[in-house]
Amino acid sequence: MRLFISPISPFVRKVEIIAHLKGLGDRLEKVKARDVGVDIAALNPLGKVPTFVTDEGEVLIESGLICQYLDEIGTGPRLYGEDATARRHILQQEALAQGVLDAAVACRMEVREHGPEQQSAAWLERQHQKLVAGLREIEKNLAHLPEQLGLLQASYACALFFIDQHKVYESWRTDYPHLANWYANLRQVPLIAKTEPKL
Ligand SMILES: N[C@@H](CCC(=O)N[C@@H](CS)C(=O)NCC(=O)O)C(=O)O
Repeated sequence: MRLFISPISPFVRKVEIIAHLKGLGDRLEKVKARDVGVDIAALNPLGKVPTFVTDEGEVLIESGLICQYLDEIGTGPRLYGEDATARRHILQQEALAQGVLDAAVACRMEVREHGPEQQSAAWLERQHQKLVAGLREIEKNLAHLPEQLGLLQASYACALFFIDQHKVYESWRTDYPHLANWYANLRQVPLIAKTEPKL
């Protein structure tokens, strides 16, 4: 199994966490997408990481889809639920975390790609509102999370690390102290700590 990566991508990190949780961490051959001779666009027309190639040569794009595949072939409890209702609930929560991360990435790109005069304050505010509302919902849902590290904890950890890394919502800990406390504990879990990108 080959995983095309960028070492700092939050989407790649999520896939790596899930691969380890499913007992597949050692089977992943990681290839840096930016390495000389690597043509990721030949595999994935979107040219994005993570891009994944199964042992049978099937190409999978999109972090959530790759995680679902790893969940199917790996060992241990099913991360996407045992029945259709549980699965739908987890997919919905995963979509929420993905939406938060997408908004954080959008803020980051707006600031990185445009000088202060070119930045759209309205666009940034719109993304910020998604962060505010998304984290509020995630905090509300914490009570329903299982104890054991799973897909949603991994998704939240990757989003929150990115938010901190790029300072896209600096007051989130003040706004959501319960989430902040929960995340501080999650960061102590060895797999979460080990996969944090080195800044
Ligand atoms: N929705 C995708 C997002 C992947 C994504 O945006 N990856 C970024 C790196 S963090 C990327 O490859 N960007 C390069 C580009 O857009 O050309 C997923 O969840 O896998």
